Amino acid sequence: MGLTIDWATGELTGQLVRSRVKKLGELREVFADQARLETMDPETLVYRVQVWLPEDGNPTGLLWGSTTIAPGKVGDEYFMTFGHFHTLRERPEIYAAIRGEGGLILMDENRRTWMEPMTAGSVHYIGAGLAHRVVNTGEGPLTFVASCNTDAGHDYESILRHGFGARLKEAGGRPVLVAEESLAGAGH
Ligand code: M6P
Ligand code: ZN
Repeated sequence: MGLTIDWATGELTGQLVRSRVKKLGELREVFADQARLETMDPETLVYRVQVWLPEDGNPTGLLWGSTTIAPGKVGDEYFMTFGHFHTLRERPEIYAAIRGEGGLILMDENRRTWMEPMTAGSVHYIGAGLAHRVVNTGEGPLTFVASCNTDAGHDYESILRHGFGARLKEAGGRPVLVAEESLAGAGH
Protein backbone atom coordinates (compact mmCIF):
# COMPACT_ATOMS: atom_id res chain seq x y z
CA MET A 1 0.00 0.00 0.00
CA GLY A 2 3.01 2.24 -0.48
CA LEU A 3 3.64 2.87 3.19
CA THR A 4 6.78 1.97 5.12
CA ILE A 5 8.05 2.55 8.63
CA ASP A 6 11.66 2.68 9.71
CA TRP A 7 11.44 0.81 13.03
CA ALA A 8 14.67 2.39 14.27
CA THR A 9 13.35 5.95 14.07
CA GLY A 10 9.59 5.62 13.50
CA GLU A 11 9.87 7.60 10.24
CA LEU A 12 6.91 6.92 7.92
CA THR A 13 7.36 7.11 4.16
CA GLY A 14 4.57 7.07 1.58
CA GLN A 15 2.52 9.32 -0.66
CA LEU A 16 -0.38 9.59 1.76
CA VAL A 17 1.76 10.43 4.80
CA ARG A 18 1.14 13.88 6.31
CA SER A 19 3.61 15.43 8.75
CA ARG A 20 3.26 18.29 11.21
CA VAL A 21 5.36 19.68 14.02
CA LYS A 22 4.47 21.25 17.37
CA LYS A 23 6.71 24.01 18.63
CA LEU A 24 6.97 25.29 22.17
CA GLY A 25 5.13 28.48 21.23
CA GLU A 26 2.02 26.43 20.31
CA LEU A 27 2.10 24.54 23.60
CA ARG A 28 2.18 27.41 26.10
CA GLU A 29 -1.07 26.41 27.78
CA VAL A 30 0.03 22.89 28.58
CA PHE A 31 3.07 23.69 30.73
CA ALA A 32 2.85 24.85 34.34
CA ASP A 33 5.93 27.09 34.61
CA GLN A 34 4.87 30.13 32.57
CA ALA A 35 7.76 32.27 33.84
CA ARG A 36 10.29 29.70 32.63
CA LEU A 37 8.44 29.35 29.31
CA GLU A 38 8.91 33.07 28.66
CA THR A 39 12.69 32.60 28.75
CA MET A 40 12.63 29.79 26.15
CA ASP A 41 12.65 30.00 22.33
CA PRO A 42 9.04 29.54 21.06
CA GLU A 43 10.50 27.97 17.89
CA THR A 44 11.87 25.00 19.86
CA LEU A 45 10.57 21.80 18.27
CA VAL A 46 8.79 19.72 20.92
CA TYR A 47 7.29 16.94 18.79
CA ARG A 48 6.58 15.80 15.25
CA VAL A 49 3.54 13.81 14.15
CA GLN A 50 3.22 11.76 10.97
CA VAL A 51 -0.13 10.27 10.01
CA TRP A 52 -1.14 7.91 7.22
CA LEU A 53 -4.85 7.85 6.38
CA PRO A 54 -6.42 5.16 4.18
CA GLU A 55 -8.29 6.29 1.09
CA ASP A 56 -10.96 3.58 1.13
CA GLY A 57 -13.80 5.88 2.15
CA ASN A 58 -14.52 3.72 5.19
CA PRO A 59 -15.73 6.11 7.94
CA THR A 60 -14.36 3.83 10.63
CA GLY A 61 -11.11 3.07 8.81
CA LEU A 62 -7.84 2.82 10.70
CA LEU A 63 -5.12 5.44 10.67
CA TRP A 64 -1.46 4.74 11.34
CA GLY A 65 0.63 7.39 13.05
CA SER A 66 4.11 7.96 14.38
CA THR A 67 5.08 10.64 16.89
CA THR A 68 8.54 11.67 18.07
CA ILE A 69 8.94 13.86 21.15
CA ALA A 70 12.26 15.65 21.65
CA PRO A 71 13.99 15.44 25.03
CA GLY A 72 13.63 18.57 27.11
CA LYS A 73 11.87 20.29 29.99
CA VAL A 74 10.10 23.51 30.84
CA GLY A 75 11.44 24.04 34.34
CA ASP A 76 10.99 20.64 36.00
CA GLU A 77 8.21 19.49 33.62
CA TYR A 78 9.17 17.21 30.73
CA PHE A 79 8.32 17.84 27.08
CA MET A 80 5.02 16.19 26.15
CA THR A 81 2.21 16.09 23.62
CA PHE A 82 -0.80 18.40 23.93
CA GLY A 83 -3.03 15.45 24.80
CA HIS A 84 -6.65 14.91 23.87
CA PHE A 85 -9.90 13.04 24.39
CA HIS A 86 -11.44 11.61 21.25
CA THR A 87 -14.41 13.62 20.00
CA LEU A 88 -16.21 10.28 19.66
CA ARG A 89 -15.58 9.17 23.25
CA GLU A 90 -16.24 5.50 22.44
CA ARG A 91 -13.23 5.28 20.11
CA PRO A 92 -10.18 3.53 21.63
CA GLU A 93 -6.57 3.74 20.42
CA ILE A 94 -3.35 1.75 20.61
CA TYR A 95 0.06 3.32 21.25
CA ALA A 96 3.32 1.35 21.10
CA ALA A 97 6.71 2.80 22.02
CA ILE A 98 9.61 2.05 19.71
CA ARG A 99 12.43 4.05 21.33
CA GLY A 100 13.08 6.24 24.33
CA GLU A 101 11.74 6.46 27.86
CA GLY A 102 8.62 8.16 29.12
CA GLY A 103 5.08 7.86 30.28
CA LEU A 104 1.58 7.67 28.90
CA ILE A 105 -0.71 9.84 31.03
CA LEU A 106 -4.31 8.67 31.01
CA MET A 107 -7.30 10.51 32.47
CA ASP A 108 -10.95 9.54 32.72
CA GLU A 109 -13.93 11.91 32.51
CA ASN A 110 -13.81 12.33 36.31
CA ARG A 111 -10.22 13.63 36.04
CA ARG A 112 -8.80 10.51 37.69
CA THR A 113 -5.27 10.46 36.22
CA TRP A 114 -2.59 7.76 36.12
CA MET A 115 0.52 6.83 34.18
CA GLU A 116 1.82 3.81 32.27
CA PRO A 117 5.62 3.72 31.81
CA MET A 118 6.69 3.75 28.15
CA THR A 119 9.86 2.13 26.89
CA ALA A 120 10.93 0.51 23.61
CA GLY A 121 8.43 -2.32 23.02
CA SER A 122 5.71 -1.31 25.48
CA VAL A 123 2.21 -1.51 24.00
CA HIS A 124 -0.64 0.55 25.45
CA TYR A 125 -4.36 0.11 24.94
CA ILE A 126 -6.18 3.42 25.48
CA GLY A 127 -9.74 2.49 26.35
CA ALA A 128 -12.86 4.41 25.35
CA GLY A 129 -13.36 7.76 27.06
CA LEU A 130 -9.77 8.24 28.25
CA ALA A 131 -7.73 11.37 27.55
CA HIS A 132 -4.14 10.54 26.59
CA ARG A 133 -0.82 12.41 26.54
CA VAL A 134 2.75 11.17 26.12
CA VAL A 135 5.68 12.57 28.10
CA ASN A 136 9.38 12.13 27.22
CA THR A 137 11.38 11.64 30.43
CA GLY A 138 14.54 10.39 28.70
CA GLU A 139 17.77 11.89 27.41
CA GLY A 140 16.98 11.12 23.75
CA PRO A 141 13.91 11.19 21.49
CA LEU A 142 10.83 9.15 22.44
CA THR A 143 8.96 7.64 19.48
CA PHE A 144 5.66 5.77 19.51
CA VAL A 145 3.31 4.48 16.85
CA ALA A 146 -0.45 4.91 17.10
CA SER A 147 -3.58 3.51 15.52
CA CYS A 148 -7.24 4.38 15.95
CA ASN A 149 -10.39 4.83 13.86
CA THR A 150 -10.15 7.68 11.37
CA ASP A 151 -13.39 9.23 12.68
CA ALA A 152 -12.24 9.39 16.33
CA GLY A 153 -11.47 13.12 16.21
CA HIS A 154 -9.39 15.21 18.62
CA ASP A 155 -11.05 17.08 21.48
CA TYR A 156 -8.34 19.49 22.64
CA GLU A 157 -10.80 21.94 24.17
CA SER A 158 -11.30 20.16 27.50
CA ILE A 159 -7.53 19.77 27.88
CA LEU A 160 -7.03 23.46 27.11
CA ARG A 161 -9.59 24.37 29.76
CA HIS A 162 -8.82 21.95 32.57
CA GLY A 163 -5.57 20.17 31.74
CA PHE A 164 -4.89 16.71 33.11
CA GLY A 165 -5.30 15.78 36.78
CA ALA A 166 -1.55 15.30 37.22
CA ARG A 167 1.80 16.34 35.71
CA LEU A 168 4.98 14.36 35.15
CA LYS A 169 7.84 16.33 36.69
CA GLU A 170 11.44 15.68 37.57
CA ALA A 171 12.01 15.48 41.30
CA GLY A 172 15.25 14.22 42.81
CA GLY A 173 16.50 13.22 39.35
CA ARG A 174 13.57 11.01 38.43
CA PRO A 175 10.06 11.40 36.98
CA VAL A 176 7.27 11.79 39.53
CA LEU A 177 3.55 12.10 38.78
CA VAL A 178 2.39 15.16 40.71
CA ALA A 179 -1.35 15.73 41.26
CA GLU A 180 -2.68 19.12 40.16
CA GLU A 181 -4.33 21.39 42.68
CA SER A 182 -8.11 21.13 42.76
CA LEU A 183 -9.84 22.97 39.94
CA ALA A 184 -11.22 25.61 42.31
CA GLY A 185 -7.79 26.11 43.87
CA ALA A 186 -6.12 26.41 40.46
CA GLY A 187 -8.51 29.19 39.45
CA HIS A 188 -9.91 27.49 36.35
C1 M6P B 1 -0.56 10.18 18.13
C2 M6P B 1 -2.02 10.11 17.74
C3 M6P B 1 -2.40 11.34 16.97
C4 M6P B 1 -2.03 12.60 17.76
C5 M6P B 1 -0.54 12.59 18.11
C6 M6P B 1 -0.08 13.78 18.94
O1 M6P B 1 0.22 10.04 16.98
O2 M6P B 1 -2.81 10.01 18.90
O3 M6P B 1 -3.79 11.32 16.70
O4 M6P B 1 -2.37 13.76 17.03
O5 M6P B 1 -0.25 11.40 18.82
O6 M6P B 1 -0.86 14.02 20.08
P1 M6P B 1 -1.74 15.34 20.23
O7 M6P B 1 -2.75 15.35 19.12
O8 M6P B 1 -2.36 15.22 21.58
O9 M6P B 1 -0.83 16.50 20.12
ZN1 ZN C 1 -5.99 9.78 20.37
